[in-house]
Amino acid sequence: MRYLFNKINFQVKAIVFVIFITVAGGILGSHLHEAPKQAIFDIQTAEPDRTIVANLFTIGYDLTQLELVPGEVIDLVLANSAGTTHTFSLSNPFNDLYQYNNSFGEIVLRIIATEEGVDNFVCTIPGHEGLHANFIIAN
Ligand SMILES: [Cu+2]
Repeated sequence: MRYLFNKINFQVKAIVFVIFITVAGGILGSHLHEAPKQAIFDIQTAEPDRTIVANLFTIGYDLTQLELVPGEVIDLVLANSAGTTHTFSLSNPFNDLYQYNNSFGEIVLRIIATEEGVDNFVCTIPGHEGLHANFIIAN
């Protein structure tokens, strides 16, 4: 019985200790490490610099005419996409894509490309591999 009590007592002490470290660490941590001053960039609420309408559903459409400046935020409206389901993703993980539907139900791809070169987006739904487009990022 005494052994059991000691065991429980030890567990309580251990839990109190962990809570103490967590709280103390949180308080000290927030004082020792200055939070970054610049706001974290949020692609979902970003204002696009340009809005471009493109019809990806016509065969042979090429977006190589589309040139993005590094850091520019563009909204690419996919014409005739209302009512269709697609999930687009970029090949370059350093560039960022946020997909949403505008008030007309059209798919809009908000892209912010930071890496110079060529990137492309493709629909990741099986069987939709044909729905892709390349674009250029250049200064
Ligand atoms: Cu698709």
